[in-house]
Amino acid sequence: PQTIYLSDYTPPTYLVDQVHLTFRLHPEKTRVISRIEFRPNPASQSREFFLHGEDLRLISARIDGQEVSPDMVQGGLRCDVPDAPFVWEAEVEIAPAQNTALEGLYMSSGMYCTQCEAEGFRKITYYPDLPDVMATFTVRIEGETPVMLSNGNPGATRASFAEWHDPWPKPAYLFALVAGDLVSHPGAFTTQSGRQVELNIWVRPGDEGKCAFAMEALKKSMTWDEQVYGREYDLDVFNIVAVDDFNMGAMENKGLNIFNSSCVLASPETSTDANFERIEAIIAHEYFHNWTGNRITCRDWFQLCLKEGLTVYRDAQFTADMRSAPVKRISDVIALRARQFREDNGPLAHPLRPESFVEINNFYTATVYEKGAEVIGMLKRLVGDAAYAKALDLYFDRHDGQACTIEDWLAVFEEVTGRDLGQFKRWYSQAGTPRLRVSDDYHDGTYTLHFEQDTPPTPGQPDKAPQVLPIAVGLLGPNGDEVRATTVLEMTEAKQSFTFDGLAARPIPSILRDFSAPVILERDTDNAERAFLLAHDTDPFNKWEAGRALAREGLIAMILDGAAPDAAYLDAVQAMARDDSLDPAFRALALGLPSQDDLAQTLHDRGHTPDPQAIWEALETLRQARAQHCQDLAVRLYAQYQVDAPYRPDAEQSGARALANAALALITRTDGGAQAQRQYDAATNMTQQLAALSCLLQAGKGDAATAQFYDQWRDDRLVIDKWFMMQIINADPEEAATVAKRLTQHPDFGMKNPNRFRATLGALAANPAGFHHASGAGYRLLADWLIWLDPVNPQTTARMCSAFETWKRYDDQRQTMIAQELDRILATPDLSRDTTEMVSRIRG
Ligand code: B3K
Ligand code: ZN
Repeated sequence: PQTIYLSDYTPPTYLVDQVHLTFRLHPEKTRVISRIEFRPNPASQSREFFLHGEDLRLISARIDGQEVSPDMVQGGLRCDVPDAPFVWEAEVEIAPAQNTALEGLYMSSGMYCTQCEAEGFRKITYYPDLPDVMATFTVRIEGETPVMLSNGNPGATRASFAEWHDPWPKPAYLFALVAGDLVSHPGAFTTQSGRQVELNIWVRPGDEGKCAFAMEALKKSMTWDEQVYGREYDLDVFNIVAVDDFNMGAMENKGLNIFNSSCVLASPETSTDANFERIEAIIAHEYFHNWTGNRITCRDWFQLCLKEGLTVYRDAQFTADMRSAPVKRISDVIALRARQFREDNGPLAHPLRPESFVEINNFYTATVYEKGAEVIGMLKRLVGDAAYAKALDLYFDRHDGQACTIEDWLAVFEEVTGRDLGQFKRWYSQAGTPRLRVSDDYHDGTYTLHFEQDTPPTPGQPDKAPQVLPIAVGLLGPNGDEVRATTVLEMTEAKQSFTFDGLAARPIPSILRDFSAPVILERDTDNAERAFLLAHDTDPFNKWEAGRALAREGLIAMILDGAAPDAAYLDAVQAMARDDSLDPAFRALALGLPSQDDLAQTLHDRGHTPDPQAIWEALETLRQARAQHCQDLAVRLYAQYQVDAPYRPDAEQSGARALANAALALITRTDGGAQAQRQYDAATNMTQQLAALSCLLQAGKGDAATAQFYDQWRDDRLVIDKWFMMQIINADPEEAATVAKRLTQHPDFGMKNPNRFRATLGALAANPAGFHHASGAGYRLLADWLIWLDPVNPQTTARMCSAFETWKRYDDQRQTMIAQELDRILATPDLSRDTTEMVSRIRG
C-alpha cells in the first residue's frame, strides 16, 4: 500500500464552486448523478485532473456537455480538461446493500445512510475527495422512503423526492444522506440573533421515547457555544439521525449529524448514568464541530487534531460547566492514561500531527483526540483565559470558510499574545509522553523544586527536545493549610529549578495540579506524604491523585514483594470515603483502583515484566481487604446514598448512585452477593440493574440474573450489547476466553454490527488477565475474529488490533504467542490496507 506524506502536500489543481447530486436510491443499484463546476486553482502549478473514486461503476461522463472517456486508474480516474472553468457531469452506480464496511453509502436496519469522513465520499461518486476542496452542495434524493435527508436547508419535497441545499461551502467528507422509515422527536431553538432553528432527532419507529435527553443536550450545547465562544448556529434546521450500524460514536456532517444509536438513545430503564453523560458529551462534541471542523476545517488530514483536539477540549469544558469540573477532569485523566499514555508508550506512538500514513482512518486516535485536547488546555493555561478568548475570536474571524493548518492556529495565539510558540509547537511534532522528575530542598525559608524532563524514544523519533510544560504548583504547610496558592511554573529547559521564599517551615508540595500537563510525574516520596495530600490538598485532582498513588504503590509492593495490603492506604481511603463534606461522585472515583493495564504499564516502566495474573490477584486481595476494613462504612454509605427522588441523570443523582454502587461492590465481598441480588431484583433503572449484575458476576453468583436480564431485554439491541459485555468483562481470567467464545456462538452475536462485535471481542481485550491468560486462548480467539471481520469491515478490525499494542511489555512466552497471532493476521490473503498498516506497526 502507498504511504502519504505531509511533506508532499500540494494545493488541489482544480477547485469546485458548486456540486449538484441526484440520488436514485436502490439497495443494489443506486444511481448517483453528479454535476460539478470546476475551475483551475490559481494556487496550483499543475493542471492534472484527477478524481477519487472507489467501488463505483461509471455509466457516463461529460465535460461541458461532451461525452468523455476518462482513464480509469487505481483509486480514481484521470481526464483531459480545459484550462478554464468547466462543468463535469457523471453517472455512477453503487450497491449500498453490499457495503458492509459502513463507509460511503450503506444500509443499516433498512435505512440508507452515509459515512464520508475521512475518505468515504469517493465511494459515492468521482470527486476531488480532499478536505481543502470546499463547495456548496445541492442534493436531490429520489426514492420510496418516507424521510429523505441531506445537509443544509430543505427545498422542494414530494412523496417521491426531496431536495436539499447547503449554502455553506464544505469539503466532501461532511456530506451526508439519510433515507428511511424514520420518525422525529422534534424541537426548536432560537439563536442569539433571532434565527429560528428547527431541530429533529430521527429514529426508527419505536425509539421516539428515547430522544428527549439528547434533544435537551443539543439545546444546552447551542446555548453554551453562544455564551462561551460566541458561536451561533447557521442553518434553518439541525437534524440528528440514530443509526444502529456505525463504526464509531457519531459524525458531524453539516446540519445532519449521524449518530451511533448507542450515543443518542437514552431512557432511565435502558441507559446508565455513564451512558447519559456520554450522550450529552457526544451531542455537544458533534454540535461544536459546526464551527471547529465545519466552518473552519482542515487543509489536509495531517491537521486532524486542529478540529478534533479543539472540539474535544470544547466538549470537556461544556461537561465541566454542566456537571462537576473536578469529576470531569479526573475522569478525563483516567481515560487519557488508559488510552493515550498506553498508545504513546508503545509501537503505535505517533505525533499529534503525524508525518505519514497509509490509511487515515487509523489516525483517529487517543493521541489526536485526547492529547490534542490536552495541548489546547496547556496553551490556555500558558496564555491565560482572556488571551485564549481573544485568540479564538481572531481564529474564527480570520479563518471562517477556510481549510487550515496547525500553523494558522498557533499564529493567532502568537499575534494576540506576542509570544513565540516555536518551542510549544514541539507538542505537535514529538510523540511520546514526557517523564517529569522532581526533587526539592528547603533552607532558611526558601523552598526549591528541581525538575528534569525527558521523553523516551518512539518509533522513528530516537531523540527528543525539551518541551514547554506548564506545571501548576501549590504548597501546603505542615498543619495542612495552603501556604502558597496555585501558580503556574513554565518549564522550557531539560532541567530547571523554581524557588519559593519566605516560608515558615518546609512545605509539602502539590505538583501538577489539575493535571496541568500530560506527563508522567516521578517523585521519590512516601506514603505519609501521599496520605497527607489525600487529606489536605485543596486541588481536587491532586487530592484524588494522592489516593491513587497510595493505592498504586501498595499494589506494586503486593505484586513484587508479596506484601500485605497497605494499612496506610486502607485508613486513608476509609477517612476519605467517610468525609461527607466531599462530593459523592469524587468519593466514588477515589474508591476506584488503578486498572490492571495501568499497573502493567507502571511495572514495565520500572523495569519489571508484568504478570497479568499476579496483577489481577493483587487487585482482588486489596479489594477484599478493603471491603473488610470498610465493612461498616460501606453499609452506612449504601443506605445514605440511595436516591428516592424520581430518576434524573444529573451530576447530583449520578454521584449518589456511583457512591452507593461503590459501596455495594464492597458489601458484595463480605455478604456473598445478598445485597446485590436485592438491588438487582428491585432495580428501577439501568444504573442500578447493571451495577448489581456486575457485582453478582464478580461474586460468581450471576447465573440467575444473567438469564433474567436476557429475557427482560432480548428485544433491545443496545441493552443486549451490555449483556454480552458484562459477562466477558467480569469473567474470571480462567474463563474469559471460553465465555467470549461461547457468546460468539450465541444466535444474537453477529459481526456485521460494530457495537455487538466490540461488546464481545472488545470486552475480552478489556479483561486483561483473561485476554493475556498464559494459555494464549484469548490471543487466538481475538485474532481469529479479526481475520474474519477484516473483509467485512476493515475499519473496525484495524481499530481493534490495538488490543495487541502492549505486547512488548510481557514475558517471552506471551510475546511469542502474540507475535504468532500478528503474523497469522498479516499472512491473511487480501488483508485490508487498514489492518495491514496497524498490524505491521504493532509488530514493529
Ligand atoms: N469526525 C468524526 C470521526 C470520523 C472517523 C472516521 N474514521 C467524529 C468526531 O470526531 O466527531
Ligand atoms: Zn470530533
